This record gives sequence, structure tokens and C-alpha cells, in this order.
Amino acid sequence: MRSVRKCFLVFLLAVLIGLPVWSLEAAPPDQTGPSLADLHKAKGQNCKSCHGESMKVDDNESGVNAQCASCHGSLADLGAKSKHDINAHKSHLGQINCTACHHGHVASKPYCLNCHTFDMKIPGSTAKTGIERKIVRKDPTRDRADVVVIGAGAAGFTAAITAHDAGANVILLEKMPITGGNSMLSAGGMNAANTQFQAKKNIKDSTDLMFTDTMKGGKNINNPELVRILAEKSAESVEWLTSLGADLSDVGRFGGASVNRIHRPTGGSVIGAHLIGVLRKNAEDRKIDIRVNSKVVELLRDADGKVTGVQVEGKHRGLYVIEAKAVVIAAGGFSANAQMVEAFKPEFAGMTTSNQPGAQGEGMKLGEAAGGQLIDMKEIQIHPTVAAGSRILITEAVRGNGAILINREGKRFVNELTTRDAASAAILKQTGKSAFLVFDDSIRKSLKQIDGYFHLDLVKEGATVEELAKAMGVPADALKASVDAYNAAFDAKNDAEFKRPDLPRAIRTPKFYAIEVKPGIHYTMGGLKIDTLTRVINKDGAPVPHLYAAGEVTGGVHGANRLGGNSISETITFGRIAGATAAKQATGK
Ligand code: MEZ
Repeated sequence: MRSVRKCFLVFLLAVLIGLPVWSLEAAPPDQTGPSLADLHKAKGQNCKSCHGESMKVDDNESGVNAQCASCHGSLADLGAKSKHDINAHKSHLGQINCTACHHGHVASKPYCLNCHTFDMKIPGSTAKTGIERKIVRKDPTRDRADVVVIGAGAAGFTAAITAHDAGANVILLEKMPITGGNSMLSAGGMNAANTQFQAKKNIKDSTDLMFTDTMKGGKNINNPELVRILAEKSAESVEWLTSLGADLSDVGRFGGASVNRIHRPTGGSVIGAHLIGVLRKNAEDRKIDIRVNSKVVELLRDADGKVTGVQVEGKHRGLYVIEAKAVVIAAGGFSANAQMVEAFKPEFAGMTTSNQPGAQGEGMKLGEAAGGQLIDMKEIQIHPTVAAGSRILITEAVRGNGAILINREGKRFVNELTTRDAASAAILKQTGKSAFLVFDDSIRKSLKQIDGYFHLDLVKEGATVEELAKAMGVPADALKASVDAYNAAFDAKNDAEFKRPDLPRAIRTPKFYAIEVKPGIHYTMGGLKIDTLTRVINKDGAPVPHLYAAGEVTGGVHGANRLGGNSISETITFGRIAGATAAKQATGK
């Protein structure tokens, strides 16, 4: 069934992009095929057909993309034409450039394949003979901005929008071909205390409780001043996002939280794509200058050490300078940089990651080279539930909504709502260093994003618990006994064996399901030291003038272990502070 679907998808992509289907007849992977430029030439196009009369391509590749859309239809048009479940043209990546996947002169590669393992061939994907661009050019013209923000994930977008709204002229830079960063992959939600949405559900929370949970989760090495801000401004941050058009009305429970505190879209849908869609739209509506394919290679400083701008490597423009009165680094963590992970945490060598490929730690290096201090670098979080053999995070919300963890012997082995480090350590002690998330149809229906795991063929199922055990390859009597014992604990409202603090649903409603999971590198708690105004702090404890940072690139908020839901919370709250402080610095207002 899966291969039929894949063949269909390949065929569909060919038809949608207007190419003869023969061009997709999969050349074996080791065989060189025509590039997209060759395919266009074969159809009577020339260079100017894609590049325009001027033959100039900007780093956003806007002209080329407009040209793709004018011939083939917009991403939305192409997406709407497809009725297929897995559809690259209407994926969670949102409104992205055609050229993020379809390259003219080098082998095309679906962006999805950075994280997924679909056998997805697209026109030109076997090309090997294209022109690899090596940037040697320098553009001597200089751009100017009040505030430059590095990294277009949730923290970067938030800082850019806030700085713009405070009256600053802003340039937002993103090295990847698409905006969104890791935030776009965020599954779970955003922690906040004392919100209108908690009040509507009669949830009694307080900023003190959020503070205490976060400190405890971080093993008390967090910076308490930053944690206080995280908790106290969290409800305001939810309101801010709501005012921009976000839906954070569903509230659930995650590990380490004393109450239901994680906010997400209605029905428990995935938060990241929704949030980035809202932030992107708000940035675009404000006409903020957003530049993708634009990597910052150096922070510029004057003789006093004040940051005065950035040197950018644009994919097409080459090296150029943007002079800025303030710079905000919001470039994320280093979970996808295997060498860095291994250097700071040798025991995590070779582990998969849930992160997008851009999470390379470059923002930390930039900040350090400009005088900033790096802290807590060895504090690296593994998330207990990455789907085995993939990079797909199975959100903690599945456990939060009632799933249990089962080992290959068919037994429960841990309180599923413990912190991530404890749950991961417990899984790594099991046979095969993996486990199964087991749930039933009531849990499936309680959380929309679970449907996504079915679409991705990650779920095994059975009409009875015994049938499920067969599909999982675990002893049926043991699995049945574990599920029965869990249901008895649910009825008694007391999990005496593992002390799970919240038992929201029994596992009784057929069908029954399981997803095999393994821990994967998920988050890097360390990074640039900041103060409560998000100023980057140097080794002597003084701020690096005119340099700010927010989000995963910083250290201190999460200490030794981040609680689920605190990352989006941090990006919004500290992104807002960074945007406001940088704008004030730049405009004097
Ligand atoms: O904050 C996170 O990392 C998170 C909510 C992840 C998840 O399990 O969904």
C-alpha cells in the first residue's frame, strides 16, 4: 500500500509540475539524470525564462519563484489539486519557496527529506553535474537597519515583529532556504500560568508554581531571575500571540508540570506550524525585510567592542555588510550538530535528533566570537519519544493524554509523566534501548496530531490488546496484564506502582495502537549568557554592547533539563524582550 502511495505521489508531482512523466521514471539512485535546467531547456525554455531579462537572482530567489508559480501555479494551487495524504505542496512547512526543493542546476531534493524518509523523487533529483556555487564574490554596497535579527524561528520572528512595532527598521536573516527553524517542528505547545484559557477550564495555576516546576525540572541550576520572567510574563505572551491570530485555547499536561499548563491549538493540534504561520504572516503584513539563504558569518564590532552590524553570506549576493544599531541573535541550538553534541556529551554520540538540519550552533559561536560567554553547554536534552528509525518527534502530549510506555517484554517500566531525562534514561535501560507508546482509540481521538503519525505509517494496531501485542512482537499475556493493571490504577485514581501523577484516560477503547520510540537529541539547554534584558553577557559579567539574544541560542532559562512547553514559552517571552530592548537601543525611544 505504501509503495503504491509513493508511486502515486511521484506521478502526481510530475503532473503538477507540468513535466512529462517519463522524466520521473526513477533512474536508479546512482545514475545521473538531467537537472531541472536541462529539463526546462528540453521544453524550449532558456535561462531568461527562469531568471528574467536581468539574469540577476536575489537571495530570496523571489524572481525565480514568481516565475515557477506563474507557469506551474502557486504552492497553494498545487497543494489544493492534490487529495493525497502526504503532499509536499501543502505540508506543515507552510508557504515556502519552490526553490527550497526544486534546484535549477544541482540535484533537486525535497526539503521534507531532511526529516522524513519518504522515497520521494522529484524532477531533477538525480542530477549530479550542476554548478556548485562557492561564494567568492563580495558586494561592497552596505545595507543599513536599526535592528538585525539573526534566525527566523519563533524567537527571531517575535523579536523582529516587536522591534518593528516599537518603531525600528528591521532586517530578519535566515541561513536556511525557509523560515521557521526548529519552532516550526514544535509539536507540543507553550507553557503559561494564569491564562484566560486555564481559567475557562478551572485550572488553578500560579506563576510561583510554574517557577517552582521549572527550577525543579532544571535541577535548580537555572538562572532564577530568568525563570521568574518566564513564568510572570507567560500569560501576557499567550495574549500577545492571541492578538496576532494564534489559537492557544487547548490546555494539556506535560511531564514535570504540577497542573495542566501547556497551551496549544484547538483539539490538541500541533503548535509549531500554526505558530510560525501566524508569525510569518504578521511579519509579512508589516513588510519586514526577511532574507532567507542569508547566513551571518561575523558580528562586526568597533574598537570599543560595540556590535555595529553583521557580515552576511548571501547565497547569490555573496559577502556583504549590514550596519545595525543593535543585533539580536535568535539562531537556535546545536542538536543537529553531531560533532558538537559528541564534544559536550560523548555518551550521546551517534544518537538521532528531532531537530531540523539548521540547528548547528552557529549563533552561539558568533556570540562567543563577539565576546559573549557560553554557559551550561554540556546540558543536552534527549527527548524520550522520537519514532524509531526516524527524526519524527512523537509529542509528549501522547503520554500527557494517557499513553503508557511498554518495553519489549510487554511491561510498563516508568512513570510516563516524569521529566524527559528520567524517561529517556529509563528507555535506554530497556531491551533494544527502545520502547512502545501504547494507547487506544479514545486517546487517539483526544489529540489531533496523532492522525499525523498514522499518515506517516508509524503506528501498529490491533482490534484487541492481544492482536496489538502480535503486531508489536511482544508477549500478549504480559501486555494484556500491563494494560489491565494500568486500567485498574485509572479506576482507583492511583498508580501505586509507578506513581504517575495524572491518569486522564483508561486504555479500553478499541482499536489499540503502538508506536516504537527511542530517545533522540532534542534540545540544547546551554548557550549565550544573557541578563533579564536579554543583553549578551561577557566573561567579566558585563553586557556586550548592542548585542542581544533570545531563545535556544541562550543558556540559563532551563538549567540542566527543559520542561516540555517551556521552549515556545521562552522564545515568545524573551523574543519580545529582545525586540523591545534592541529597538529602544536603536531608536532611543
Ligand atoms: O517543548 C517541547 O519540546 C515539546 C512540547 C515537545 C513535545 O514533546 O511535544
